[in-house]
Amino acid sequence: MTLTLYDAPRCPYCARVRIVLAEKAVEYEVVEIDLADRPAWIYEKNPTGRVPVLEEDGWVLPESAVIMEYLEERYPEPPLLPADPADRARARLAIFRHDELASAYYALRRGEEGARERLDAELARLDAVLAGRPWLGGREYGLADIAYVPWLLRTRDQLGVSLERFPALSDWLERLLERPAVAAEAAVVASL
Ligand SMILES: N[C@@H](CCC(=O)N[C@@H](CS)C(=O)NCC(=O)O)C(=O)O
Repeated sequence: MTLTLYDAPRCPYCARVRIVLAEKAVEYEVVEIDLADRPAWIYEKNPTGRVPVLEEDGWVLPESAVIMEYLEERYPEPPLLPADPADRARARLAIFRHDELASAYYALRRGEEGARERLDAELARLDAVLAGRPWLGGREYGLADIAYVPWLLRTRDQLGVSLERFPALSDWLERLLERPAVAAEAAVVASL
């Protein structure tokens, strides 16, 4: 069985998949896609032309949130979703709502008016969630945290947004950075 990730270092959606693969110690091959000059054949793997795409012996799967869940089922150890159905639902809800952060993040990247305020409001929302529980999915580290951390790293290290005003969020990020899989992604961001 050969597992291939069509990947781009700067892509935070790809980072989600890289982190899950690292946490589960899964070996895979990387095909790096130049996002500024994408090969035409990537559309055969994903009609949107986007990365990440996971390929397993000719079977292809796009969409980072779906890939994360696939990897969780395909490689159950160590688990990255809680055992309890209600806790699993909460983790999935956090992942489902990620677009609210992403939309504010990309608005700031594009320099849109009012984007900084929008992003600050999203950071404050996450800070409030993390003041009430240690991880975004609940009591344990897992897919919800992995779904968000690539954007938080880029917010801090590329957009230069200090997270100090969000103490629970800052503490969460520090705890995440103790994990080699996440620290490796901080190194990727530093290299971009
Ligand atoms: N919903 C997709 C989004 C993936 C995505 O937007 N990837 C970006 C790179 S970070 C991309 O391939 N962009 C190329 C394009 O939009 O044409 C996912 O979660 O995998």
